[in-house]
Amino acid sequence: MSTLTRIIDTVAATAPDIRAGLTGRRTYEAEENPSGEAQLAADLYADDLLSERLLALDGVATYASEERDDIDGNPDADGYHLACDPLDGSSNLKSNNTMGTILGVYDAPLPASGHDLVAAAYVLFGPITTMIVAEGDSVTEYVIEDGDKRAVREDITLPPEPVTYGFGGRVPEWTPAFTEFAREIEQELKLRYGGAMIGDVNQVLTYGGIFAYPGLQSRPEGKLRLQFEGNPIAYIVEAAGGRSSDGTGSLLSVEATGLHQRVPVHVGNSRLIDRLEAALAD
Ligand code: AHM
Ligand code: MG
Repeated sequence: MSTLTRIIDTVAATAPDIRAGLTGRRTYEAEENPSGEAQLAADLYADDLLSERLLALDGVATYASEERDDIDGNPDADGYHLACDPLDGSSNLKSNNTMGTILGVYDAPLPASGHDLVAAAYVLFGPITTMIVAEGDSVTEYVIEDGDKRAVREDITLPPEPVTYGFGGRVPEWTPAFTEFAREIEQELKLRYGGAMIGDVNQVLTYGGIFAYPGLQSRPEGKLRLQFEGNPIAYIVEAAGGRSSDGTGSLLSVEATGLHQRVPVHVGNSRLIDRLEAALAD
């Protein structure tokens, strides 16, 4: 069995344990994560489970996550370098809404370019637990039951006629150019915004459309992190025939300057991302 398969299977096998551990872990911890955000007991629980199990695999050199300052493992060892958002959208736990787990598998020490990704995946904790895996050009959806994954949709591509959009950040914080673009999109598509990127991106992958967490006036770099969120999602959406952008070009081409660096994220049908880039360039 390939290392990549063992990594993906380990994440799938861990998903039910993460899910089972959520109930009693809805309280906030005293510490903040490296991005200065409040951490839930569930964030740390998921992070510990994933790091322990993934670092135990042969062929995994390092594990880094949104929830820890430093990289664990051996950056000089042969093997893959994993970047993880253990519970994306974890503030949704309080209101019992969708969350996810994101994984990027890089073939270079972190922080790395999106072009160093060899696979990316996310688990979606919705009414059922599903997992999207992209490897090369192929994107597959699995259902996870009892820790095993079963393919339910193969060779996923974005539906050509977009249906949904979801844009993060408060509207008064958007730039004038992004606001103008959003006003056009509102006339054309249906709003689906749930506060967890994974849930919103899965709408786009299922129905076609666009998700963005743009650069804000007070925070031009946006909210989402390149290594753990931007790159893996860009890899998946591009493998499904869509596009990603930081506002000017593919997220995969953004220079990696720090482990916890943030980046504006826009992903979706190519035509929509082309239009977004044209709007932001005006
Ligand atoms: P998290 O990884 O710390 O949970 O934060 C990332 C999440 C994304 O899933 C989502 O798109 C965004 O934050 C939502 O932010 P907001 O609550 O400001 O709309
Ligand atoms: Mg996140």
